Amino acid sequence: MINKKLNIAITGLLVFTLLCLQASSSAKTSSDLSKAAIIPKPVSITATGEFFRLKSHANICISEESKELRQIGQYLADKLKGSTGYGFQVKTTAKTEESGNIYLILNTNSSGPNAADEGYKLIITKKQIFLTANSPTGLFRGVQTIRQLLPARIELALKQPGPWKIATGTIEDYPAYSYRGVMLDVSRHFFGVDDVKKLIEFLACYKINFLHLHLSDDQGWRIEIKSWPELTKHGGNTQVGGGRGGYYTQEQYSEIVNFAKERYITIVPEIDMPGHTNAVLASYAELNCSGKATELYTGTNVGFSTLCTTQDITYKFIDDVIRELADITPGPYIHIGGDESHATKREDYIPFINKVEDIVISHGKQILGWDDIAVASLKTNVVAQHWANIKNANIAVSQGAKILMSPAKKAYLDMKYDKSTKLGQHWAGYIEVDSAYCLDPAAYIPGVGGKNILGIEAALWTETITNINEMEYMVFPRLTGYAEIGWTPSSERNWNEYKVRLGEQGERFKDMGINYYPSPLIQWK
Ligand code: TNX
Repeated sequence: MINKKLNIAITGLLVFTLLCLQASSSAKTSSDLSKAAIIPKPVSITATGEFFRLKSHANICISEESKELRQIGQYLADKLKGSTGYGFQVKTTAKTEESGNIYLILNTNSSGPNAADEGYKLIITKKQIFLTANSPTGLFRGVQTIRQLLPARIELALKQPGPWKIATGTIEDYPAYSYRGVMLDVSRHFFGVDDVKKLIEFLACYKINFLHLHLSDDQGWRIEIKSWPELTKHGGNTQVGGGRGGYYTQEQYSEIVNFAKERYITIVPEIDMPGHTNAVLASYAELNCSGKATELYTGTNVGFSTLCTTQDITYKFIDDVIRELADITPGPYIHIGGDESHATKREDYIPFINKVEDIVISHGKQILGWDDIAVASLKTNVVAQHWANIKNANIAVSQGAKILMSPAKKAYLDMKYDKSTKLGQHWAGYIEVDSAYCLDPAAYIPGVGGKNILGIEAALWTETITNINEMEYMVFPRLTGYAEIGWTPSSERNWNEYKVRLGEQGERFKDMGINYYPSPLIQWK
């Protein structure tokens, strides 16, 4: 009797568990396209209330034969292949009649706001999907929308049950800001090529277009410079806490740059100076005013190191570094740091920054620097990255500079979510997911409006972050909020509506294998 009861109970439990599992793995796709949980939220969605069904005979058709379009088509095919088990082929065809296909159409003559670089138009009918854009970049961004319109399990590597339905309608979309970035500090703790690629792959999904690598700091130098080999040989050996550190050879750096480029993400390399330079000063005695090399450093203090700004050799060194870096950096920017140079006298700091600006320009690159550089005279096209000092941001704007928004209180990914977060710091405060989302770059600094703002960048400093799992935990889910701030017009952003879409995104995070922070503010699916 007891056994029988136990049996019934166990069977009941099994059935219940199975039902739950089924319900969660086949969350119904709504036929109302406007209900789709896309992040960042598109500018406009018009729903027509039916379904397109992705079937095994579907092809991905590109409108003209080019290496770039084929690459985008193949990227989409690769994303859809594993989970559907379908053998998508990428075909070139100007015709768009055949049913069941996804058409990627490059139309350089299209007009309207979505014709802007990165803009796209997506038309989903019962029979076909048409993605049209003015540029390959726009097509790639639109591909991310298609990905997110499919059920979350599309992200899994192994074959999953269908159906693969997408609601019909039209999406017109383009970004609010042209710079939507993330910064990764690879100096305090080193992250290898594979970790950086994994991050890039996640960023691409949310239409992020810049990855800033903080390549040098007191604790380690991370990029091979052939004319100054001790930088990596000696200065690359350490990291916070005394671990082995590491560095990228120029070849590995190029591998990262190309991997990012195929995902329409630009790498911004930073060489922080004149402060944050102990790894340099430990590697080359002649770059110290004292002529003596310092010891390598594995602590977390800031503001104690400075290059010797009054010697010619310092500028020869910087010229060599920037030349080699510019040669392997196709993107427009070189970031010169400039923050927290407390060990540099102000009368030395200003001429130093002015000279470094000239060096960067002489190698054909545009200058990005932390907002501290605003006290120098800023050349044309300089971008000041705002992190703490509102006065500096205003001085930068008064000199004609654009502002990249990374206010520490809102956009520092190393800030703890709340008191209970084990990783991270809290000198700028706790940043829960809602606080991160509720940043409006154009309204944040009195006197600095939308037209002065280039975009937004969320920064992950890694004093306390030692591996990719920890990186993912601090980046997600705040990242999707920053991606939306950068892409979606502020009039379309609303926390109460966003948090529902973020809850649905949780399933996608899981299926993509992302170790995210399950914020209690969100009802995770
Ligand atoms: C401030 S923000 C720094 C970094 C630290 C970070 C830690 C900025 C330009 N400098 O050197 O890593 O705080 O949160």
